[in-house]
Amino acid sequence: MRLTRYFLPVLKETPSEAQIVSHRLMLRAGMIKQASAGIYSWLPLGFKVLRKIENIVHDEQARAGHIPIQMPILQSADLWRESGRYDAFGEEMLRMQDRHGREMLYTPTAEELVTDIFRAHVGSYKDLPLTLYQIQWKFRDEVRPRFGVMRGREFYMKDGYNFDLTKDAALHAYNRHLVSYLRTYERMGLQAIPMRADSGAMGGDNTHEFLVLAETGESEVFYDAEITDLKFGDRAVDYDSVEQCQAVLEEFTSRYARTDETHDEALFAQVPEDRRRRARGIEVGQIFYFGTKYSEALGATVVTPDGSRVPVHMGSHGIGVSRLLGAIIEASHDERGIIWPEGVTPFHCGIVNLKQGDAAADAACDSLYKALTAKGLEPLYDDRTERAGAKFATMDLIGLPWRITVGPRGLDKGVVELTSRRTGDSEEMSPEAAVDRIAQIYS
Ligand code: 5CA
Repeated sequence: MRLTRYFLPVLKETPSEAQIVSHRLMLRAGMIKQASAGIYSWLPLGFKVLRKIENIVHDEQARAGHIPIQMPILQSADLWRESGRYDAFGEEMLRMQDRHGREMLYTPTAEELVTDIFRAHVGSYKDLPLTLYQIQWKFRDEVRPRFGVMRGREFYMKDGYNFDLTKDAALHAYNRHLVSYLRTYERMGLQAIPMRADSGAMGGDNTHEFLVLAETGESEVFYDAEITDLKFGDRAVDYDSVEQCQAVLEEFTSRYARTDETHDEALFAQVPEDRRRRARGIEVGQIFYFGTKYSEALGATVVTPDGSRVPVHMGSHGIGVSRLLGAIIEASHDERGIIWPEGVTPFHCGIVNLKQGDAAADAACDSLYKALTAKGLEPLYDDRTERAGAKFATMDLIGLPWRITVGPRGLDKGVVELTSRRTGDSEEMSPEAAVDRIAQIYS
């Protein structure tokens, strides 16, 4: 993409309404525009990152054997009356009437709707296990929407639902989700720590939240510092293997790590003092096992091998897809702007032309652009007639991990400069070598 043909409405001023750095940077980098309280339009740069995050989520869900569907945003109140949550959800649920006076609502989550799909189409243990998921807009009428996409009213969520014959099978689904979430967040360059939590409006007693440590996080957390040394890395876990998923669960959840809702001072005191940490975190996901709560209420049953009928065991599993943009920026920025992890960066690298209009510099940039594109990479070429300082400031603000700087002086020596956004380190090399290096980084 050439910057002169793109739509990147960066702001010079720091918006005064934004209290935390990720919100400020998303506004300044022209990623989002507030439409009304807690509701945002996604501008091209923000939308691109949202899509990258969404794709990683889809990819890892597929790897775990989960099946994508899409359910409607507007739902009838009837199902929610059946489950008893129509009243229980309270003022967070946005309610409305259609022209016939029928009560509707904007989905805050979808346990009821997916259970209705299940009961209509599945009747036998032979069709289990089954996990259906979607990535869809949700609405919760938060009392205090704040921090931009972090606590929105409208937000984008992956919500998945497992259906299993027995409690043990459903607990395997729970563990499988935990493993797949570890992989998912690491691919986005994040460390998200599973912590014992409270189940709130979803119900059930088995639940973990995934937290990204950050001073601006809304949750207070307590944990054993050893946990931050754990990396999932590129281990090959067989998602069908009960033992393998169980082993990962135990490794990642045996140390003390809890949100304030479930914090237990006496237990925490057993962690060696020098490893006890009290911090803040951003909740980027949550997994639940809630048994037969919804299947009993809505009559979602299957025939067992011995011919009897039982309600299925269920759980639900969420990832805050739009919140993740804020979480990633909180975890990865400096005073000049965002620093995207390679896994989610909107463009793979920037090309800065120091002397737009200089025939040699323009030709070198064009050929770099073509070579990168031919390798399946997406560069953002700053082809504006701006001074170098302004171009660098824009690149630093929008946070592309790599920048190739092209100028007449370097070209005389046959070199361009490759700079890492994270370390600031620069290296001179031929344009061909720069292309190869970037291709290798993303391979
Ligand atoms: N039905 C379950 C799992 S599918 C559920 O709704 N879980 S949840 O309430 O924990 O939401 C899942 C994730 O969505 C949260 O972990 C959080 O990352 C994100 N989320 C929740 N509320 C908001 C909000 N107001 N703004 C942005 N993201 C949110």
